[in-house]
Amino acid sequence: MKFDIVTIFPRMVEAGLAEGVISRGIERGLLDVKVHDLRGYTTDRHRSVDDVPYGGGPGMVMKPEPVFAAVEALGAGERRTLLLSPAGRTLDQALVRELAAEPWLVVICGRYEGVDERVVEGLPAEEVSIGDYVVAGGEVPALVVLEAVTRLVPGVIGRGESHEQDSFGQNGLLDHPHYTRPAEFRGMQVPRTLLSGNHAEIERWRRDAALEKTRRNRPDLLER
Ligand code: 9D3
Repeated sequence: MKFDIVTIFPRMVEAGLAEGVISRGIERGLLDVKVHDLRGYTTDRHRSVDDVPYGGGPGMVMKPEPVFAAVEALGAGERRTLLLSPAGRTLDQALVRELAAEPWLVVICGRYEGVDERVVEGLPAEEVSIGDYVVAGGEVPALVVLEAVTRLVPGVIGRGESHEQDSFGQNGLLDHPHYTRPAEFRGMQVPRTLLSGNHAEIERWRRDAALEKTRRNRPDLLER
């Protein structure tokens, strides 16, 4: 699977490619990620990527020309193109699965107050948000999308590692609690069932514990 990521902070994105599942996917040849510096697509003397908003107001807006130039240089129109923006469709595991089925994604990292709306309508680009909180720009969100999608690329995650069995995978519940050795730590015991070796009983305990954790942490998941 291929990714082209367009940003004014290429080093910030590259730092996130060097570790973990993303780096493993690249090493194994399953993933090809190219990071493009938006300033390389400017044509003016000052290499401007932003300007003041029409209509006034605080902050700056990302200019459309360098974004169109960057995306068109990568093969316009043919690839699904995402614009990371707090005003986008919220990323969830269903969207992650949809994106993982694409052969090639272009990801534009927004900065400042936002990106000129003609990028959304003209490219076109789909706006995607990583959740209802504010970060400073689209670079960390791009890494979130990339890591979530990469996990689903066949061969990146080995057998024996958790995959689609995890939370949001199928049953709509959070994962059950996990324990490892020692069996007692600072007076806190691992639930006895997990030490019993009775696999039917362990399964039942995990189902109950997952339901209880979901009730406590994410009751909204049970209402659907
Ligand atoms: C008061 C208007 N603000 C929107 C909530 C302005 C604003 C804040 C932060 C505009 C852009 C940004 C930068 N954030 C992103 O580019 C961003 C983001 C986010 O802030 N939250 C969740 N997902 C994303 S994806 C890109």
